[in-house]
Amino acid sequence: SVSAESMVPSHQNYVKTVIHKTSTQRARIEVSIASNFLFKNLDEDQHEDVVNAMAEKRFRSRENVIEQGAVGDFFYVVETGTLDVFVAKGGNGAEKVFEYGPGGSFGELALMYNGPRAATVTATSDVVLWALDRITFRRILMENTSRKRRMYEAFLETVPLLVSLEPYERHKIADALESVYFDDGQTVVRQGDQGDNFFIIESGEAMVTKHNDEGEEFPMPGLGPGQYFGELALLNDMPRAATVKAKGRLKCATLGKRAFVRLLGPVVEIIKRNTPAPLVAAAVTAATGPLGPLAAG
Ligand code: 1OR
Repeated sequence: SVSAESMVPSHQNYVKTVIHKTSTQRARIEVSIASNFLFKNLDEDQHEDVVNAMAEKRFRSRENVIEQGAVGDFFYVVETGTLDVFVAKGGNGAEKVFEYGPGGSFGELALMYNGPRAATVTATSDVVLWALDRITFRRILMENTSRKRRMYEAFLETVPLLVSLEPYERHKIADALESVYFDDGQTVVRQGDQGDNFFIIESGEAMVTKHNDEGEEFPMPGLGPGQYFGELALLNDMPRAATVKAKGRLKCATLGKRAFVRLLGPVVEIIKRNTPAPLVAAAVTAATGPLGPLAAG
């Protein structure tokens, strides 16, 4: 279809980009951005402005969507297909550092920092992308994105688990994190439940307990800022191995299961190496306690 682009004056000092779309295209955009954290927390008007401004772009397998060093023009969301990210390392060619599939997004760095493209992004299949122009990106998405990255950056640097990551990898984690608050005594995860989230304590303390089959509860070592929990259920697809409750007001940064697997892939080995991690340690303590062996997990 022909896309007619128009500039609609707004009440503020900018013109809104509106690229005409069919209802099918709109629906496809909604699906593409549904699981993308950068589009969460937009109000209705912002959401509408973003969808209006997006342009459909198609690339063939092996075509470059972005070339390292180029000037930034668009931010992209993947509807279908896959892409690889390469970073040139001196004279020694380029190294693949990341890959994207449906729902992924890239090209924000050059737009946020007014710098050259930090990497080359190449289609590894035919791809359908939704491109958002630099002005709309900066006006609507950048504020959210940089606030979150700033907010979590200093904190994530102090999390021992994440120190080995590249700064950009921590940025991606910051994009995906959401703060959740718990009141004194409130349950964050319950032993035996199915686990869907991973938690890092931002502030406050958590109490950890484990119960046996008879329902007797045993206290485990508590957790404080920078410590994490809830990873075992996500790593092993097992029920929660312990109960974690807020001790006083508790603030956690949380990551859903899919984001956990995608973003913490590089640290899963560390998590496993850290075993006994807090909850495994708790289980081990229980196993060596007065009760004798308890099922760890
Ligand atoms: P951009 O506007 O610079 C290239 O254009 C895009 O590739 C960039 O935004 C990011 O959206 C995306 N380092 C830099 N850019 C990356 C990286 C990356 N991964 C994806 N992009 N990595 C660090 C390599 C030392 C990989 C981290 C997993």
